[in-house]
Amino acid sequence: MRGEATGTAGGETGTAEVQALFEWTIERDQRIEPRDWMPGKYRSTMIRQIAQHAHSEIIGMQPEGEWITRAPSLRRKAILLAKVQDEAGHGLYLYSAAETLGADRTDLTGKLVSGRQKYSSIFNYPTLSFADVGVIGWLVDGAAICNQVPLCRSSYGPYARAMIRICKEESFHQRQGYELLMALMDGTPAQREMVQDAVDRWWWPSLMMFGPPDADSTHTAQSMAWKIKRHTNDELRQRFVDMTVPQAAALGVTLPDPDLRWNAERGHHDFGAIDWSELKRVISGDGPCNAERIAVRRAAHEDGAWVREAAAAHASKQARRERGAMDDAVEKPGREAV
Ligand code: FAQ
Repeated sequence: MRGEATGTAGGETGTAEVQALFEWTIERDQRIEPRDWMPGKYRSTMIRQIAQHAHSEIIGMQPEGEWITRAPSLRRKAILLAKVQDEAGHGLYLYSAAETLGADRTDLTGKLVSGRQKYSSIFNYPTLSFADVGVIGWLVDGAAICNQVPLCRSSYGPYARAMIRICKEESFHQRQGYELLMALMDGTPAQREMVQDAVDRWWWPSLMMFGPPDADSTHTAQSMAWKIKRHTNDELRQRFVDMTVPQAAALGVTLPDPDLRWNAERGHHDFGAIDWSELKRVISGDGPCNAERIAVRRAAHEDGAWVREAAAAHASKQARRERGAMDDAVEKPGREAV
């Protein structure tokens, strides 16, 4: 039954039957799969979110990647290399998930490098010291986990399944960041200062990762109704703050917010006002590193053209060879009969 309402059959709006099947699938907390009918708006919302997420992972390789050659020990270099490689892997799973919706990967990359598609605001900030690597693991991966664990129950099957594997790796990333920070906090006063400075610079941008406040969020209501998102931006931001405050205390760092305090009545931490004009600026391309991040991505894409051409030539040679082998296999029984 599910497979019958394939893809775009029924058009953008769909027949009453396929619409009902879509609604029923969402209501029963089951997954929408690539061959199922889905509203055009659901498809475009999924492509937008998955593509932005994929772009974030790929652009997100840059801030930490800059420290691979400057890691303070062989052990730290090996850890960082593995983490940045994991991020490339996450980007690739996500581009594949977007392709199941009919998106074209080359087109998505084109939209990223021409500024027609977004990536997370957080990756437009510079990494000024090696402590930033630890703080990205702790805060940025920590925020990513908070946001992405609920996405393992997202209504679109390939995205939800990609997210399960990604979250396992993200939680490992968060622990490595925290372990690095613990080592630095156990070090010299200069190392402790380096950690505090990194926390001061990354705290507010990490809170912005969750997106605009619910009142200004364009997509939340519809995405919640379709169970693409399971929590609002503000709910997840609050969860992140509550989770992070005791971790900061255990580490011995101060979060740079004088208004941050436990509110017994709410059962949550209150926190200070976020500078939403900064998020708007960074999203619209005017953050500290936007131009540099896109220039690096564009150059990597252009420099990789020969690899894509070679891979395509190899694939078509391989396909020709396989076709030839199949033709031989078809012809042979006839020849043997003669
Ligand atoms: N940055 O209506 P909403 C990671 C845009 S991966 C830039 O609330 P929505 C791993 C939004 O797209 C981090 N743009 O939107 C890692 C929309 O613009 P549009 C990425 C943002 O989709 C760690 C407009 O504002 N994670 O960190 C941001 O319902 C370490 C209105 O916003 C994901 O992508 C922002 N922060 O909620 C890698 C997770 N916030 O398209 C390396 C999946 C909002 O209308 C190192 N995505 N916008 O022009 C999501 O959960 C959601 O898409 C949200 C935004 C929550 C990000």
